[in-house]
Amino acid sequence: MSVDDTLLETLNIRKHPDMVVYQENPLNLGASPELVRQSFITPEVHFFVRNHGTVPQVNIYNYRLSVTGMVRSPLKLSLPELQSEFSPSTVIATLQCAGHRRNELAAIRPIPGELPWSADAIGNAIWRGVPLRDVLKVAGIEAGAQHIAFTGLDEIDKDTEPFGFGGSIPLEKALESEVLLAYEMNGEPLPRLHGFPLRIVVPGYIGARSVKWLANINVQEQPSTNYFQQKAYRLFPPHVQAEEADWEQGTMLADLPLNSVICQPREGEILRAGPTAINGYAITGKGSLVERVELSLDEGVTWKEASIQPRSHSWAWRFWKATLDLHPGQYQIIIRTWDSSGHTQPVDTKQIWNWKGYLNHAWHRVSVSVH
Ligand SMILES: Nc1nc2c(c(=O)[nH]1)N[C@H]1C(S)=C(S)[C@@H](COP(=O)(O)O)O[C@H]1N2
Ligand SMILES: [Mo]
Repeated sequence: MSVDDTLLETLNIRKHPDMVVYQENPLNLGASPELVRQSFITPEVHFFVRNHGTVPQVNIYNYRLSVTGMVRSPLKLSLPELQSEFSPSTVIATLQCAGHRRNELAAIRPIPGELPWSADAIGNAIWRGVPLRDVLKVAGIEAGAQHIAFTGLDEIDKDTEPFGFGGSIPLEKALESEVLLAYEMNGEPLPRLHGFPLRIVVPGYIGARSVKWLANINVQEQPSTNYFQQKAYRLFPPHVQAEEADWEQGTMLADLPLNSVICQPREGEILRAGPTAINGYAITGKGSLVERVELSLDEGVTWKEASIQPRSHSWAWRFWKATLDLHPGQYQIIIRTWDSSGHTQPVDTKQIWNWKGYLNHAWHRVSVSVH
């Protein structure tokens, strides 16, 4: 299903007609790998949308961000106050959902109740705003505080009282300069679907921590008690099945793993023999750098190095490309990447299958036939 014009008009949003609609309510949109790979900075119209609840329409005149909890001076800030009282900062960062590439995990064993994202829940934008640490400094963090929790203005329906989406990050990460209270995306005010008027952007972390329509920042001793920190977005080992899962046993997700994806050609594509252009992207969390990208046509026995776009921004993906000389036949093209600490990706999705379908970063494979 592609984007229906009336749906977009109702919401008054701009998205490319080729976006994949995973769900209309809540609204969830993915961009095909070709759209994703079109430009280093993903235009708003190609940027994926991941919502767990409503898309609030925030009245900017009434809007206030509150900073509460273990602080010496709680704050209440309007957007103009935030913009005039703090110095702005810009970060180019790739946002990726923890459910990116879930479809490959679901092909091994079904993952009911979760959206079957392909390699399309990702985008890279220029975020402008105020470093979170500058606001926390003014509020004054009290001794013993360990986590910074965020809550949004949307309404989530989980058969309980509606609540706002939320999550938290450790204080240590919150004090890093890249974590922004963003009010601009790609040089424009934050679009409604991406969190207008303010969202947190946590580069290198799963997208879920970048809370949209941000209403409250709470400084606290423990991680957020929000459903999306305590239950969802926990990682379990492959042997744990949905029926027997004890939420407490899962690991709360934070950093994104090293990952790489082939955008062109597409799965099942029929190609003409000869020099064939292959391209895609590679990312890593933790601010460690994508060092090398390699392609294999023989199940990983031999590898050919791809050329990577010059390194420019620590928190952004790196585009890569290669040319393979393909003779007629059937091929499975495999991609893998290495980071600057010598880590690489797991070989097989089976090794990392988990019942919620998070963080698939196994070798990405694309099968093509060449005539
Ligand atoms: N308030 C709120 N913030 C949210 C979400 C949400 O549903 N509500 N979804 C999160 C998830 S799971 C992801 S992956 C990113 C997606 O950001 P985007 O929709 O701007 O691409 O936003 C995060 N922030
Ligand atoms: Mo997500």
